[in-house]
Amino acid sequence: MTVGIIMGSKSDWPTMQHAAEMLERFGIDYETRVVSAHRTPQLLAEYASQAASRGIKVIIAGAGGAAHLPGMAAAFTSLPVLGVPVKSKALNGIDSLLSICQMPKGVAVGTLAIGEAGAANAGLLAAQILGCQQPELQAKIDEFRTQQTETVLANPDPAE
Ligand code: RP5
Repeated sequence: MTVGIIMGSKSDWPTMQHAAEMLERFGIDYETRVVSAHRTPQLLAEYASQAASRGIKVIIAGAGGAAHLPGMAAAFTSLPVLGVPVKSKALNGIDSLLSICQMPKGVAVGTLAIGEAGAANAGLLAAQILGCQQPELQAKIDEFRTQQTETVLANPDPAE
Protein backbone atom coordinates (compact mmCIF):
# COMPACT_ATOMS: atom_id res chain seq x y z
CA MET A 1 0.00 0.00 0.00
CA THR A 2 1.24 3.48 -0.84
CA VAL A 3 -0.88 5.53 1.56
CA GLY A 4 -1.99 4.58 5.06
CA ILE A 5 -5.20 6.23 6.22
CA ILE A 6 -5.53 5.84 9.97
CA MET A 7 -8.13 7.23 12.32
CA GLY A 8 -8.79 7.22 16.03
CA SER A 9 -12.22 5.63 15.83
CA LYS A 10 -14.63 3.99 13.41
CA SER A 11 -16.77 7.09 14.03
CA ASP A 12 -14.16 9.11 12.08
CA TRP A 13 -14.81 7.17 8.88
CA PRO A 14 -17.63 9.38 7.48
CA THR A 15 -15.06 12.19 7.47
CA MET A 16 -12.00 10.19 6.49
CA GLN A 17 -13.70 8.42 3.60
CA HIS A 18 -13.27 11.69 1.69
CA ALA A 19 -9.50 11.18 1.79
CA ALA A 20 -9.97 7.67 0.44
CA GLU A 21 -12.25 8.91 -2.35
CA MET A 22 -9.66 11.47 -3.44
CA LEU A 23 -6.93 8.82 -3.57
CA GLU A 24 -9.22 6.57 -5.63
CA ARG A 25 -9.81 9.42 -8.08
CA PHE A 26 -6.08 9.41 -8.81
CA GLY A 27 -5.67 5.64 -8.79
CA ILE A 28 -3.51 5.60 -5.65
CA ASP A 29 -3.65 2.44 -3.54
CA TYR A 30 -4.31 2.83 0.16
CA GLU A 31 -5.29 0.99 3.31
CA THR A 32 -7.61 2.12 6.10
CA ARG A 33 -7.19 1.24 9.77
CA VAL A 34 -8.59 2.27 13.13
CA VAL A 35 -5.52 3.07 15.22
CA SER A 36 -6.09 5.01 18.42
CA ALA A 37 -3.37 6.94 20.23
CA HIS A 38 -5.21 6.43 23.51
CA ARG A 39 -7.11 3.14 23.19
CA THR A 40 -4.51 1.16 21.21
CA PRO A 41 -1.16 2.86 21.89
CA GLN A 42 0.94 -0.24 21.15
CA LEU A 43 -0.77 -0.68 17.79
CA LEU A 44 -0.05 2.96 16.98
CA ALA A 45 3.64 2.50 17.77
CA GLU A 46 3.83 -0.66 15.65
CA TYR A 47 1.85 0.78 12.74
CA ALA A 48 3.79 4.01 12.44
CA SER A 49 7.23 2.54 13.06
CA GLN A 50 6.69 -0.27 10.50
CA ALA A 51 4.88 1.79 7.84
CA ALA A 52 7.96 2.79 5.82
CA SER A 53 9.33 -0.77 5.71
CA ARG A 54 5.92 -1.95 4.44
CA GLY A 55 6.18 0.47 1.49
CA ILE A 56 3.89 3.19 2.73
CA LYS A 57 4.99 6.63 1.52
CA VAL A 58 2.47 8.96 3.20
CA ILE A 59 0.30 8.58 6.30
CA ILE A 60 -3.02 10.40 6.59
CA ALA A 61 -4.15 10.48 10.21
CA GLY A 62 -7.56 11.74 11.32
CA ALA A 63 -8.74 12.19 14.88
CA GLY A 64 -11.13 14.27 16.92
CA GLY A 65 -11.10 15.90 20.35
CA ALA A 66 -7.75 15.37 22.07
CA ALA A 67 -6.41 14.43 18.67
CA HIS A 68 -2.98 13.02 19.46
CA LEU A 69 -2.92 10.41 16.70
CA PRO A 70 -1.22 12.44 13.92
CA GLY A 71 1.46 13.83 16.22
CA MET A 72 2.22 10.49 17.83
CA ALA A 73 2.31 8.78 14.43
CA ALA A 74 4.80 11.44 13.29
CA ALA A 75 6.90 10.75 16.39
CA PHE A 76 7.35 7.12 15.30
CA THR A 77 8.13 7.68 11.60
CA SER A 78 9.89 10.12 9.31
CA LEU A 79 7.27 9.56 6.59
CA PRO A 80 5.14 12.64 5.89
CA VAL A 81 2.08 12.63 8.18
CA LEU A 82 -0.98 14.63 7.14
CA GLY A 83 -3.31 15.37 10.04
CA VAL A 84 -7.06 15.76 9.62
CA PRO A 85 -8.95 17.39 12.50
CA VAL A 86 -12.28 15.56 12.78
CA LYS A 87 -15.20 17.70 13.89
CA SER A 88 -15.91 17.01 17.55
CA LYS A 89 -19.31 17.19 19.23
CA ALA A 90 -18.26 19.41 22.12
CA LEU A 91 -16.07 21.98 20.36
CA ASN A 92 -16.81 21.57 16.64
CA GLY A 93 -13.28 20.42 15.89
CA ILE A 94 -11.42 23.45 17.25
CA ASP A 95 -9.95 21.11 19.87
CA SER A 96 -8.94 18.64 17.15
CA LEU A 97 -7.40 21.39 15.02
CA LEU A 98 -5.33 22.90 17.80
CA SER A 99 -4.12 19.58 19.14
CA ILE A 100 -2.97 18.54 15.65
CA CYS A 101 -1.41 21.77 14.42
CA GLN A 102 0.43 22.86 17.56
CA MET A 103 3.32 20.43 17.19
CA PRO A 104 6.60 21.16 18.92
CA LYS A 105 9.54 22.20 16.73
CA GLY A 106 11.35 19.15 15.37
CA VAL A 107 8.40 16.81 14.69
CA ALA A 108 6.24 17.92 11.77
CA VAL A 109 2.60 17.21 10.97
CA GLY A 110 0.96 18.81 7.94
CA THR A 111 -2.41 19.97 9.28
CA LEU A 112 -5.44 20.22 7.01
CA ALA A 113 -8.81 21.93 7.55
CA ILE A 114 -11.44 20.61 9.97
CA GLY A 115 -13.77 17.96 8.59
CA GLU A 116 -14.56 16.69 5.12
CA ALA A 117 -12.69 19.40 3.20
CA GLY A 118 -9.58 18.66 5.24
CA ALA A 119 -9.89 14.94 4.62
CA ALA A 120 -10.34 15.43 0.88
CA ASN A 121 -7.41 17.82 0.78
CA ALA A 122 -5.27 15.35 2.73
CA GLY A 123 -5.89 12.88 -0.08
CA LEU A 124 -5.09 15.57 -2.64
CA LEU A 125 -1.91 16.62 -0.85
CA ALA A 126 -0.80 13.00 -0.54
CA ALA A 127 -1.29 12.70 -4.30
CA GLN A 128 0.74 15.86 -4.87
CA ILE A 129 3.58 14.54 -2.66
CA LEU A 130 3.64 11.26 -4.57
CA GLY A 131 3.29 13.15 -7.85
CA CYS A 132 6.68 14.80 -7.33
CA GLN A 133 8.23 11.45 -8.27
CA GLN A 134 5.53 10.32 -10.73
CA PRO A 135 4.98 12.54 -13.82
CA GLU A 136 1.83 10.62 -14.87
CA LEU A 137 0.24 11.23 -11.48
CA GLN A 138 1.25 14.88 -11.59
CA ALA A 139 -0.45 15.19 -14.99
CA LYS A 140 -3.66 13.73 -13.51
CA ILE A 141 -3.57 16.29 -10.70
CA ASP A 142 -3.03 19.13 -13.20
CA GLU A 143 -6.03 17.84 -15.20
CA PHE A 144 -8.13 17.73 -12.02
CA ARG A 145 -7.24 21.36 -11.29
CA THR A 146 -7.98 22.43 -14.87
CA GLN A 147 -11.41 20.77 -14.78
CA GLN A 148 -12.17 22.36 -11.44
CA THR A 149 -11.33 25.82 -12.80
CA GLU A 150 -13.38 25.25 -15.96
CA THR A 151 -16.40 24.14 -13.90
CA VAL A 152 -16.28 27.35 -11.87
CA LEU A 153 -15.82 29.57 -14.93
CA ALA A 154 -18.65 27.79 -16.77
CA ASN A 155 -21.08 28.63 -13.95
CA PRO A 156 -20.55 32.34 -13.20
CA ASP A 157 -24.11 33.15 -12.08
CA PRO A 158 -24.76 31.83 -8.54
CA ALA A 159 -28.54 32.38 -8.94
CA GLU A 160 -28.83 30.04 -11.91
C1 RP5 B 1 -11.02 10.22 19.02
O1 RP5 B 1 -12.14 10.40 19.78
C2 RP5 B 1 -11.49 9.72 17.69
O2 RP5 B 1 -10.61 10.15 16.70
C3 RP5 B 1 -12.87 10.29 17.54
O3 RP5 B 1 -12.88 11.44 16.71
C4 RP5 B 1 -13.24 10.70 18.95
C5 RP5 B 1 -14.49 10.01 19.44
O4 RP5 B 1 -14.30 8.63 19.34
P1 RP5 B 1 -15.50 7.63 19.64
O5 RP5 B 1 -15.90 7.87 21.06
O6 RP5 B 1 -16.58 7.95 18.66
O7 RP5 B 1 -14.94 6.24 19.42
O8 RP5 B 1 -10.13 9.31 19.58
